[in-house]
Amino acid sequence: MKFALSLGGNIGDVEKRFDMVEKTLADAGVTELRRSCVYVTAPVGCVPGTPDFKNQALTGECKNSPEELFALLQSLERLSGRPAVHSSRESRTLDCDLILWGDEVIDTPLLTVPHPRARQRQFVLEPLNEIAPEMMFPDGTTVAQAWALLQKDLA
Ligand code: PH2
Ligand code: MG
Ligand code: MG
Repeated sequence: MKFALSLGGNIGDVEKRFDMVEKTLADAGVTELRRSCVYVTAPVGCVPGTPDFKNQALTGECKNSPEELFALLQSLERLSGRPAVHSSRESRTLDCDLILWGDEVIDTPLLTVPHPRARQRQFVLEPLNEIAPEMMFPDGTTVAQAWALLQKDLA
């Protein structure tokens, strides 16, 4: 299945960790890997004074289950030094969010795909639109359309 990730972080050498994510996914058998540019973005929903984030979108083709991919992403977050329990308002070494798994809906206690806040977040849609404007949300909206709608809301 084709999937899309949003990578983020704002502590230490974030871009080195993004490279590590791509390499680990390639070693795990993920093919057709693509990454957007790195975007420097203002923190959203964090405490005042939080440093800027770096964000990047990554797409690939995965033969394993979304749960297996998710488990690998979680292990990479831990390896980067991120604590297991973590508020979404805190700075982080590495965040790997599964945004899209094809155009499927996944709703289990472990995993919610599409990522519930993806369509409200410039730091997710702008990088993803750069590499996969044609990918679709389950309701048939493309990434390009979702990004155009968000830009209208932000204007
Ligand atoms: N991630 C968050 C909260 N706020 N802001 C930006 N700019 N980039 C992020 O990746 C980000 C955020 C929680 O995961
Ligand atoms: Mg996140
Ligand atoms: Mg996350």
